[in-house]
Amino acid sequence: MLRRALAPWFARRVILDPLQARGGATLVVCAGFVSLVSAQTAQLIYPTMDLNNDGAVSEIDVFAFLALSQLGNPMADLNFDGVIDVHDDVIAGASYTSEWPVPPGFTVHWSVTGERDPRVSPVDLQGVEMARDVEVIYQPNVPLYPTDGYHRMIRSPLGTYDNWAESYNSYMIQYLEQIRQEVRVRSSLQSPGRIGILDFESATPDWDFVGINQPVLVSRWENAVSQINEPALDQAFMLFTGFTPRDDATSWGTLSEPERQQYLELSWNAFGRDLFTWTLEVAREEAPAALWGFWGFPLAMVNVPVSDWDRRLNDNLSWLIEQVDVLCPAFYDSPHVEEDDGDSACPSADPETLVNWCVGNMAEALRVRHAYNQEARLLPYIWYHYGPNTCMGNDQPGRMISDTNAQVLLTVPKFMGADGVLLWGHFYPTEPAPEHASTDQVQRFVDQWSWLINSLHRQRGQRILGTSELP
Ligand SMILES: [Ca+2]
Ligand SMILES: [Ca+2]
Repeated sequence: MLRRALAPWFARRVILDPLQARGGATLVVCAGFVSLVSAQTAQLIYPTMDLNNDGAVSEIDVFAFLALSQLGNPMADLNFDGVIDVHDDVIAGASYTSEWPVPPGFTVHWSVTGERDPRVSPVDLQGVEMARDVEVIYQPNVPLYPTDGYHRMIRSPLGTYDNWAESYNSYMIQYLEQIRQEVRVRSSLQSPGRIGILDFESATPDWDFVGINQPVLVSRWENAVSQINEPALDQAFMLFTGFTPRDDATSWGTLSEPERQQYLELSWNAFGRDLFTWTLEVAREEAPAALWGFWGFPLAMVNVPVSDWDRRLNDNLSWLIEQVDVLCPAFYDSPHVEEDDGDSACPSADPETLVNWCVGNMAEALRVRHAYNQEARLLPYIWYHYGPNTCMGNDQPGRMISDTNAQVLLTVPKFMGADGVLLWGHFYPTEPAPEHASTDQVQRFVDQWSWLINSLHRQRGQRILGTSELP
């Protein structure tokens, strides 16, 4: 049970007494409630106020909220700040009549990871409505994946680029065979509806993104492309990449700097597109009944609302979004909220910032799905511990996400229209790093949040969240 602030208790009594006197005068009570709270506030509209899970905040939700808040039920803590008080009343009132794209169903998936992975066995998910139906193929599972750059795909064994086309063909044959074998050994992917995730986090097939995040790959590519186009521009390479030089250009050295940049971008993206498209095609050949996606696509952004500048990165990848069955942006870098302010080493955000981040990135994911692939399932990745960019460090071993982060990351995606979430995390001691979680910690996380996970795992419009028994 949550601590309850005193002031709103009296406010609620004022609301509830007329309710009891008037019996079914629903709308009158709602109007009174809304005017009461709207006098105090700005527009704080939260998806969490859709308590009966039907996509609209109606009087049913208002009554549910009043009842839940009187009980001190955590579902009435609409803004996840650990206390049910007037701020939640304000949000409840402001959210009245708002509408949310709640999906027909919602599933939480254990993605830590497949049946053959020893990490799955120690954690008991019995009684938790979490599907173990995900297989992840990681970069290290496919040693030929060009983690260090696409130059590797077109380089001869001697380290030259003279026969780049021959080198590329040879590379792709061997690389795709590794993909094929990795899919084959994951036999569960033969069952319809299983989820196959290709987790290739290096060498993203977009020049803009790589330029921002992996500049060393940019310089390697420039070295390769310049060699291929000296002493003369390579006609076959230009044809493959779609680059058209100006009439009097004869070699890399005769191209202007903007022309070189255009050539580098076009060529990187052409090889990236070919690589990822073939990867998906071969994976589908081997496991046609599975649902396939690439980890982290579409991209989640650091800043919200997502800017046009950042949106272009996802638009650049529209060709990839169009091909997958599952969209799984990674919500790992969400702001983190410390309930007790106990650790000054970690900058702590307030719950509103965290909710806004989640809402903003869900809005971007929905935009991408609407624009490029309306059939795709939207399953953001969340994790149970903080990552390197959200204050994980050797001085904080096994630092699990806060209660606020857990509630927001599990809840907000659903009410913003996700079809589910994928839960992932590092494990200690299988991956022996001090900051990784132990089996006991992960078990405690699952046990602590099973009531919330089970309440999410429902069909749209079913009973009010949070009225079931709580721990
Ligand atoms: Ca509702
Ligand atoms: Ca609250």
